[in-house]
Amino acid sequence: HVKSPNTISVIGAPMTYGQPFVGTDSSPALLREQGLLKDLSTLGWRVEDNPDLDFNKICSEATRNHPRASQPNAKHSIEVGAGNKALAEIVESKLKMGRFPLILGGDHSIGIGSLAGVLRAKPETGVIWVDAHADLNTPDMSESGNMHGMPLGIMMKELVPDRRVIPGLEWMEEGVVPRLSPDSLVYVGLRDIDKAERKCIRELGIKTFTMYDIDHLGIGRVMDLALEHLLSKGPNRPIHLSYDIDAVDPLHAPATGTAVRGGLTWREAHFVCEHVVKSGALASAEIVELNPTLSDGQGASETIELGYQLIAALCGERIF
Ligand code: Z70
Ligand code: MN
Ligand code: MN
Ligand code: MN
Repeated sequence: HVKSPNTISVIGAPMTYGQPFVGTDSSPALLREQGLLKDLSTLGWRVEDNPDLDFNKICSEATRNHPRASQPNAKHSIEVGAGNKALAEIVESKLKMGRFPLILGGDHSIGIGSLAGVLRAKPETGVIWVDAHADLNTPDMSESGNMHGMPLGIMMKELVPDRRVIPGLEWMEEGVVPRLSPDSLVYVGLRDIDKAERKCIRELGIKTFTMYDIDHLGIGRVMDLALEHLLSKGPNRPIHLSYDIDAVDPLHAPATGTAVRGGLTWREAHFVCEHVVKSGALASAEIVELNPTLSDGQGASETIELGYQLIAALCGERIF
């Protein structure tokens, strides 16, 4: 008999308010222009596309109507908060319909909404965070005030005990929007960690594979250990993969806001996706921080091309 394909739900989240540059908002459209929807159906998915979240409208309305103002230690938190509230709602509803949400950023502050939605639908989810950065800051800790450096900090009770004190995050009420437990997170690819983040990673005991560990153990062993850490607590546990393109070496991904040398090779970057898929546990994913305006034309198209190939890999494309 013919098995009907699983449904992937493509969600464009063109957020820019979590960091200082415009341009990250163009990548959902650019990825679709490359033929993403058609290729996903070739890979065996039933494809559902959604209109990009209209952050211009959502975020400007929120700012106009909000009784408080964003603060310099959490820049544009009202816009970031309102946009992520909308993202959380669609991610939660698609998961509850049995679909695989594929979230196209946007900057990494969309991790707030993705995780809120994922954890509301499936609270037992484990998270693999592929990034040059730890994104574990809080408004009190951050040296930049940029909220793309804070999504994990905001999701952890240990770091932000009451999220509603941050203007725009009033919807993140305790008990209504779940928390991410530090032992439900694994980092892969880190190489640019702030001093305060380092202290928190240690104190919270977060499983961390930096570029040093990848050099030492190889990406194969690192991904085995990463999956083992999450799946030993429940073999049927869903996994959310959050992929910041700046995890990849700037040689292949120059078009991003904070390029850091010494990143994943082309093959290591792909292997991460291929191996998580192979576990059978991948339930949702996002790719973020592609910014075609921050490089020359060739760098921009190479970065989009890489992002595209990584999405294909995490949607099941294999070498053999
Ligand atoms: C720094 C901060 C960051 C991405 C930069 C950088 C965070 N830790 N994240 N680029 N994607 O500002 O919090
Ligand atoms: Mn990031
Ligand atoms: Mn990053
Ligand atoms: Mn050794």
